[in-house]
Amino acid sequence: MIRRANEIATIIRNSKEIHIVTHIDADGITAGAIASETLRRLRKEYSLECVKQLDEVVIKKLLSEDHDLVWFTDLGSGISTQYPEIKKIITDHHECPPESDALFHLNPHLFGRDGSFELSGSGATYLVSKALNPKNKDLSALAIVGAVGDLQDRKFCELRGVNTEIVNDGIEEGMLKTMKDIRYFGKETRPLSKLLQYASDPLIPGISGREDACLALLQEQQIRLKDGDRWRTWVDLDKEEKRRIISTIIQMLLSKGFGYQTATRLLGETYLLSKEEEGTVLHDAKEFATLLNSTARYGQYEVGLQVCLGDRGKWLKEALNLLSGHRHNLVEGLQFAREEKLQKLGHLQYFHAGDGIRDTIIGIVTNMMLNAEDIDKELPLLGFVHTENGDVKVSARATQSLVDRGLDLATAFSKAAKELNGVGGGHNIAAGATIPKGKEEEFLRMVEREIQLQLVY
Ligand SMILES: [Mn+2]
Repeated sequence: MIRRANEIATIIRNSKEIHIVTHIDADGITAGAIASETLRRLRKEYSLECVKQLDEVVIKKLLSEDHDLVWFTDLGSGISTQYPEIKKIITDHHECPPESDALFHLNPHLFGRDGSFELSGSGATYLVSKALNPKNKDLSALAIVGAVGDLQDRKFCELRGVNTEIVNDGIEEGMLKTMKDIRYFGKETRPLSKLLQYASDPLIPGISGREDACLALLQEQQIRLKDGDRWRTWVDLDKEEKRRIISTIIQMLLSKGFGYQTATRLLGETYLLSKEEEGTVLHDAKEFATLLNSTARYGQYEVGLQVCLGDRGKWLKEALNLLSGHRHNLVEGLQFAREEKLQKLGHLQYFHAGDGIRDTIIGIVTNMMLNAEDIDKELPLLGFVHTENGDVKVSARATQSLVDRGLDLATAFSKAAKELNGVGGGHNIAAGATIPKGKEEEFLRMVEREIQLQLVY
């Protein structure tokens, strides 16, 4: 992979003007930020755009613009063998066939690595940046925000594979710190009771989703909820307080028969950005990633990009505004999805949100749904929504144990979408597709057949 990164670096050096095309999630934004900062430092002429997916409209526009070089980050592997008239380089991590191997294409899957947890789109982009100049190692922290944003630490409760090398670069450069801690979201900014209320991996039986039960637990453990007027967060607790809460949750899990494996998922590696202040949304990579998701997914990628590039003034303020809107939309979206009746088939379950949820957050909502206490974890969950263009977007999420049994959602989605003149792909554990409206039933039938073939019973 290092050699491939060097080859791509040479293509960049030999190009005058470069147009970056990236994806609208946290991994895409950080990838775009790494690419543009790298080109700025090289004094290249460059521009950037952020897209939901590489559809015909995007490609047509690129063909008409006639760039010296197009740099696809966190997407592009799906079209690597097409459009030879576009001079391109690709740093992506979505599943791709071996025949897409080419000198301009860096993707962990081409090197026997799994792009769902060993390297992200921003990580692949970082490898090229580092090949161009070792001084770019200071961009490693952004690559880790991208990896965590893509949930690459979920499988082992820590980052693995090539990601580990990027973490080490970050530690060496004084950009990153790691520590073993509770894995729940919002350790720096959420009031303690909210941290427990929204706890999802692992769920806390009888506590997750119930505010009064969370408050009762904290009271029982004699944890002060406030410092003066301010709600205390997880990072405000001292060691002893943290220990009390952790051991209480572990006891609860074990006594409800959840088993040792589930209980150990309570703890994992936390990735902290050393240059950011504790208690802000930028300090913990997980919270930083959510901030970025709340910009690009609402068409405001410039906001997230500027925050990645270092703005802590007006752009950060705008990002925080968007974050509160995003939180609100997720709560509403989840509520909406829960009210839609979940349909169960033999090998999958699904809901159709129609116009009720934005297509850009359907993946996040589907993931939150699958994590809910009362959802069957033995079946992959699919969520359908209508898009602005009159198509249907479908997102799927599954558990690691299904993947371990052979499930590959990316393959199922790409095959079925192709049959219906749509596009689909992603990772074994999480995938997405866009298909024509009215083709949902057919899509479900094909995906179900494919899943049936994949799973070893
Ligand atoms: Mn990605």
